[in-house]
Formats: sequence, C-alpha cells, structure tokens
Amino acid sequence: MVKKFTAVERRREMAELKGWEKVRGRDAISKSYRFRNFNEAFGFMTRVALMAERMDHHPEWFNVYNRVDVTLTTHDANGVTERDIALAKFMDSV
Ligand code: H2B
Repeated sequence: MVKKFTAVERRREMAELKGWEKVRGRDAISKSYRFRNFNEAFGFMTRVALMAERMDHHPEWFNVYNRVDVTLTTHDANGVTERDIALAKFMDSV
C-alpha cells in the first residue's frame, strides 16, 4: 500500500505544483479550475476520468458550468500520497 507523505514531504511535493492548496482540516489537496464554458470543463473531466481509471486513482470533484473544483487524497492511505501528486500533475497537463 502507498504511504502518505509527511507534512514536510507534502509541502516539498506541492512546491512543484501551481494553484494547488492544502485543504484545511483534512489531509488532502485541492484546486479550482476555470474553463471558457461547460463543454471545455466537461472535456477536461472526460480526459481526467479516463486517466483516473487507468491509474485506479479517482478525484473528488464538483462541477458547475465552467468550474471544476477538485480534491485529491488517497482514501486507502488516509492522506496525500505520490498518487495524488501524479494525478494533480496530469490534470495540470491536460
Ligand atoms: N482513489 C482514491 N482517490 N483513493 C483511493 O484510495 C482509491 C481510489 N482506491 N480509487 C482505489 C480506487 C481502490 O478503492 C480500488 C479498489 O483499487
């Protein structure tokens, strides 16, 4: 099983990411994406969904029109792991 990052490790990993923040009161990270319209937001979600299935690692997310709020944590490890960082990097690359 993957091990969750310590606070120091998590901060170091997050330093490589733009726009991601630690969720207050929870061992998770989040980011809010804005797109031009629903079509682009859902296109993003579709591409991420396919990768999430391949990675067997799934986001918590919320969509309204052009906005997608994402929270990443590893439920099996009860915290942020390398899987969350990998998925965050993929999302930013889409
Ligand atoms: N996604 C996330 N975010 N955390 C997990 O611990 C997790 C997952 N576990 N997707 C996977 C699925 C697990 O439930 C399956 C059985 O591999």
